[in-house]
Amino acid sequence: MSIPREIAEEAASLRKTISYHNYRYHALDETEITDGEFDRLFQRLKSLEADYPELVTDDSPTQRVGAAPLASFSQVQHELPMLSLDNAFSKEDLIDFERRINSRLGSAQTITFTCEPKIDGVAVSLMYEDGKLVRAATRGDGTTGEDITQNVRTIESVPLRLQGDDLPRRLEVRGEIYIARSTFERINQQAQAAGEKIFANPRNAAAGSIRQLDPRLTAKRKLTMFCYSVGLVEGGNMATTQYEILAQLRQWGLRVNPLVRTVEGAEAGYSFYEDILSQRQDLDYEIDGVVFKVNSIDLQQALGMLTRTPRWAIAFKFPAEQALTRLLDVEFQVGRTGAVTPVARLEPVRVGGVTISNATLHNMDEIARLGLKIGDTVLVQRAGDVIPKVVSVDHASRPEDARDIILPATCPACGSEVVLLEGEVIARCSGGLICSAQRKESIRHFASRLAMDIEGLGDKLVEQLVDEGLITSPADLYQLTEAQLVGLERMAPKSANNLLAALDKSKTTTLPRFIYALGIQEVGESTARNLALHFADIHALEQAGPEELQAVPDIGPIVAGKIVAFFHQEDNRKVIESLLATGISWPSIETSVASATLAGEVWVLTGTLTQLTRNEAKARLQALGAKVAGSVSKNTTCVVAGDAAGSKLTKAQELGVKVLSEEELLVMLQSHGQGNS
Ligand code: 5U1
Repeated sequence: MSIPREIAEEAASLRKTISYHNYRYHALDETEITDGEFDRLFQRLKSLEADYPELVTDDSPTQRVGAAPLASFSQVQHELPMLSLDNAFSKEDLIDFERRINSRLGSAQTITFTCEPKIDGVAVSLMYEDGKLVRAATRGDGTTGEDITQNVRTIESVPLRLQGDDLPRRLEVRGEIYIARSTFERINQQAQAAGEKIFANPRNAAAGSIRQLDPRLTAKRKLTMFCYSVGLVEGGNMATTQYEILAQLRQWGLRVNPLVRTVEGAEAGYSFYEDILSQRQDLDYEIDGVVFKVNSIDLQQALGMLTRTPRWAIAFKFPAEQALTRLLDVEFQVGRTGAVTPVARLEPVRVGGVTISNATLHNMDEIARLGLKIGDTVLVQRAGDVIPKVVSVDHASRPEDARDIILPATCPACGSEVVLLEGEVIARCSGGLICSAQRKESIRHFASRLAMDIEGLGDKLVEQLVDEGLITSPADLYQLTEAQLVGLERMAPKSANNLLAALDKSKTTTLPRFIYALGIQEVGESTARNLALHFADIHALEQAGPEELQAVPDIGPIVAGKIVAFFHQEDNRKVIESLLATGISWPSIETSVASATLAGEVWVLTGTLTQLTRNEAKARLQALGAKVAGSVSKNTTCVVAGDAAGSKLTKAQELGVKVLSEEELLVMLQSHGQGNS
């Protein structure tokens, strides 16, 4: 359909007008029309574009959201590295900075600095070509970032097209994306109401929002951006001072912080710093310092840079934000690996514009170090993106009824015994197989390749099975039915049957694998194998005391304590009995060791293996009875030489020790039933 000329002209004019008012609203904070008038212009453009889809351009203000969710972010190579900043923490550091500049320049001048609040957000790069936003990327490691173009397009303060007729052909703009404090509080209130995850601070919220694969979710978070410098500039001229460059960016439609000033020398710079520090609480965005940049671009170039930081800029960081409040209680949380962590419940207090009611206490040692009791007045601190913490206790104001903080004897999630071994800092729940907090992790581990090797039972499926209430322990896996599995989302009858077959197959296993699968803390594959060889029977292992356990190679008092605590837990023993009742079995250890073809042999692995990991190769050789050593000697039976094998291979050749390639190793393992299944 051909578009009437007046319609095309109206659409073009609307796009320009809307972009102009967008700029006034977001970049200048000075509106000329009401929200209602703006909406009417926007709706008119939308309706024209709906009637004539050929009118839609990708820099139209209506096209901010619309891209389909991505499967993953692609990587972007920055054409110029994105630098970080050196830090200053005192007035002396700032004065030193000016002194270093003069010494490098061989001058004794008062340096003009541009001073900018340092936004606590996420650094990004925007690439404009012929004025059009073509790509946005995260900083990443400074050299390679992630392509977040479709998410950045949803940010209304980022122009999709720059305005003006003096634009460079290619212009890279850098700045900080952030979430306003007011928006952050709203997002967290909504998340809390919906029972969703709460962000610890606005920076985390911004970082999480910009890395959403679905741009519609990013759009909901109402991110915004301040621009602070240019990277690549091609086919055009930039001003000759940092301050004027910022003015240029503002003129082209980009949002620049309104508090930016120039000062003459470090002393004046310090006054500016103090002034911004005093305004910090009143700003609707988080800042963590002030950035000082040599204003003259010529001087910047003369100063140059170190590996990752320019010599012409420094970030003067603010001290951490602190406040006094009262410790109301201490709760103990169990993590997915069983760690029992004390968390301080505080009388809510505003710290740096955010209300804090919880803080981490890390562990019982930290509580002892602080000399903390419930009821105490405490100093809490927020710094950067870390979880708030208790810094100190005001012992002088301790109330008479202050209470000691006591590590619970039993796990708050499952009631199993909580164990804090001598010499250890972290207390742990001993209910590995039955604790609801550890459930998903313990089942995932049970099914993993080096444990019961249940093919097709990945993390997602474990999550679904637990969330649907179909399993609460590894033993329940073997009671699953086809009907239950087919009832799950995205589970076809064929996949359900494959999983049931894999479960059935996993019942024929080895004792080392079974012990490893139990997920006893500190019991990895190698310890599991040593335990199996020593005890040869799961019930003998269950009954073993600490002394007997310490007779096993590589087991000291800590690991022995963990094993005893695990089997002491009656519920763990019940799960083991249920597992055995499903028919899980293994060849007896005497038989498997005696018949192992490599018993008595010493093998050495060297170089890079490409088809197996070192650990896998080692485990399979050990399963056949071989000892795997770290160095070559005349006692070595065989050396397996992977890619780029070095001195061990040379030594084997000198000693006349047999050498196998990785391929030959795989053939040998295969022929002894230890190949890839
Ligand atoms: N305001 C501001 N923040 N900030 C961060 N300016 C600024 N400059 C930076 C960084 C990392 O880097 C310069 C080297 C461009």
